[in-house]
Amino acid sequence: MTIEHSVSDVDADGRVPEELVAAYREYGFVRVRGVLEPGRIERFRAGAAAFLAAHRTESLERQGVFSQLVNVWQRDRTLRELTFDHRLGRIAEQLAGFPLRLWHDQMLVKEPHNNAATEFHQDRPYWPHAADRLPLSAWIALVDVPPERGCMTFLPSTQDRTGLRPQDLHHEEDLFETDPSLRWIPRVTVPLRAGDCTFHSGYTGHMALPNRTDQARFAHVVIYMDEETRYGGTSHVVTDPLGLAVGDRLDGATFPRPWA
Ligand code: AKG
Repeated sequence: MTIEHSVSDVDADGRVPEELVAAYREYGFVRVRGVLEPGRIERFRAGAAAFLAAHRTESLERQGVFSQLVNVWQRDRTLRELTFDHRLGRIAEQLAGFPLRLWHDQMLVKEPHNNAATEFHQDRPYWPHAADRLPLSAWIALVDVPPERGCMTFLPSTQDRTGLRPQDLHHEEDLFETDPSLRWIPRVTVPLRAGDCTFHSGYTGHMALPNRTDQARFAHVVIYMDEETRYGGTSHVVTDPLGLAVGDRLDGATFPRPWA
């Protein structure tokens, strides 16, 4: 068990094998084991737990699915170290195949026995982006996340389904009502050991199972966008305070690329 836990797909130069890149391009998601070295996992988990304890009431999600705290990198030095992790950013660029910026990060904590799924949805329809190539998220497990603690399930090869309206992650049927052809696609559930992560594209359909265990599910999500992304004009909690005009580049210190 101990040996299995220390498996890493990342080589000494911080790169993943080409077959994982090929899998990401084909299926729109991929698991990368051991992105965090064992010694750092507990520090990040403890940092996330402390941040959650101090900020739980600021969660954007209030229907019991998860505690959602956005842009924690701007407020917490330990979690900034995780969001700015150079290995993660470079793997994201290797998978994407083009330069990326940080769009935002978020802490997503499923409290013990939350008993609520994050229902199927795509991410990119929520975002005020324009002129961009395929964005992607790194979903990092800070604790072991078996299915019963709320790991992710993906709809493979759905990253080409652009143009759908935003879907409601509280309603089980919403994505399938939006695009009925997705309903019978085989679903892939990906349990993670602490320190592993999945990368998924902004259009890949996905959900996360409920947490039915006594332990909180700590996930830290780093969301990357095309370096060239422009502001598309719709409302979003990250861009609303910035006074942007449609067509402005999303760049500068708010959307950094510290791994470059
Ligand atoms: C995402 O990272 O895009 C998710 O939808 C995560 C959902 C979850 O962790 O419950």
